[in-house]
Amino acid sequence: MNIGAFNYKVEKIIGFLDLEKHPVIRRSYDFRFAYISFLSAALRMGARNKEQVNDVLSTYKQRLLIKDSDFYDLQNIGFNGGEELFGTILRMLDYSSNPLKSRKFKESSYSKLLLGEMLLIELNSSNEFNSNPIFRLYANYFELPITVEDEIKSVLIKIVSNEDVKGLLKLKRMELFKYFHDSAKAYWVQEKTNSTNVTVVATMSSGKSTLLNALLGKKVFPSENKACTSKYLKFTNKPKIRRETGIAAGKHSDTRWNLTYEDITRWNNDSDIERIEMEGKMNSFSMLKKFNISFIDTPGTNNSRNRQHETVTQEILEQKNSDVILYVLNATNLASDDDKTLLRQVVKKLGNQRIIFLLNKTDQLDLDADDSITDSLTIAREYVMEHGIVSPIIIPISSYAAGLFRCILDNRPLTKREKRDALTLLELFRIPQYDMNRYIDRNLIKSLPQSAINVRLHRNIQIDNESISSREIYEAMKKTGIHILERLLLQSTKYTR
Ligand SMILES: Nc1nc2c(ncn2[C@@H]2O[C@H](COP(=O)(O)OP(=O)(O)OP(=O)(O)O)[C@@H](O)[C@H]2O)c(=O)[nH]1
Ligand SMILES: [Mg+2]
Repeated sequence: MNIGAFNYKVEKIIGFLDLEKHPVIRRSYDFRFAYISFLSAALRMGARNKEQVNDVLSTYKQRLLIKDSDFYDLQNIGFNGGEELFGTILRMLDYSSNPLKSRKFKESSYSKLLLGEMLLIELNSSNEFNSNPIFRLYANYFELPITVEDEIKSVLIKIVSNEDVKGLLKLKRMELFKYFHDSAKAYWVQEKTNSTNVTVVATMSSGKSTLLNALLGKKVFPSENKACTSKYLKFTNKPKIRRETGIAAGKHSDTRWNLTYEDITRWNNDSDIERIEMEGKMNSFSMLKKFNISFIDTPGTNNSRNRQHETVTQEILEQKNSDVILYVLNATNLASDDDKTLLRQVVKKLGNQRIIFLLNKTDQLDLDADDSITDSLTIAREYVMEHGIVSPIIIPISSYAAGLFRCILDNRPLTKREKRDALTLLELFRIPQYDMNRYIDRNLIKSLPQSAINVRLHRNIQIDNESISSREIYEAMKKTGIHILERLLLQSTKYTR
């Protein structure tokens, strides 16, 4: 695994580009359409793969309010090389038959901004611009001499390298580049604050990914009822980011401007990808949403069909660079032999990292029958203490319920099955024994920072045919254990705000 060789600075800055503030948004439809048309030509002749091109273009389409039919026509231009593509676009825009139209575009500073934008998209990790035939065609057509192109290139390199360009941006011809500059600044400010790293480890199917999704308040990490997470996945909360972006690295690499869960699952299933890094925002209900905090998901260590999974997790533990390790114990399968093996390895490599144990899947314990959370906690405590952890913190939790309740509160869509489960779990958390707070040491709770989140309560939420008050869902969520875990993590994020 040689991840250090990848430098995705530009891709990361692009996540901060605030397209809502794109200068061309203020201009007429013709102008905006011309803008996206030339950009699409550059993208289609550039270094990105087809999915990446569609991803970037649809982002612009949405922000520049381009009509579906026009966008469709644009995407379906057939061509044989850059010249043909560029010519077709000029005809499509009427520029060939109506020089007045093209002159307007040329005389505005937008023709320069667009050249900059096209160049930025081709700026690679060694601060060089990939060659693209559209640059020349475009610059010739709009009579932008090579000196202008060079000036733009040097401004772009300075901006992405966080050098001071304030003086340059005062020049009239460079004014519009303030838009890139402000986005890049936002990126650099966040990049410079230390991030808190939270890594989750456990044996297979204990609920690591479900737990992280519950903390984020949305589905990011692939989770399934079978061996699922297959590599290193990291999600960093960037409070000022504009869009969720993603980078996959390995034998081949890929990037997204607008990352979707489908992209992530595809990357997770792709054996040529070794590492996935995502940047985005946590759910608005999260107490941690204002912090630069990274969550790292790891594969279950005991997959007998793929020993590589264990290696990945071992490598991550070896680095010892987590602030917090979340160790998930499966309440329905406590202290298994596989778990013992993992716990021994984790303890050995713990160093200064804080460890928090989660007793997960407590909703699956049948508290009416013989099961009891108190007993499970006692067993878990003895088990981890036997492995050398002095006064462990163990939080009973139902990650699945927590994640569902949070998604509902945030109006995120659920599948039919999830809706059904949510209703059953809401019912379950009405029973006092399922309130996880009852099992957590009072003094620990008292010592934790409080939530500063104002939740808009008092609204009715429809789940299937039932109407439930948001307050009830919020209260149920607090009983799942996630709330205490968040407060524990809040305690560990002291320097990252
Ligand atoms: N009832 C219940 N099910 C849970 C809970 N947490 C996870 N699950 C389920 O357990 C299964 C495995 O969850 P994952 O989150 O994929 O587990 P994982 O530890 O990430 O698994 P690997 O990535 O394969 O190691 C999924 O079907 C989850 O829905 C929980 O608290 N309660
Ligand atoms: Mg997983």
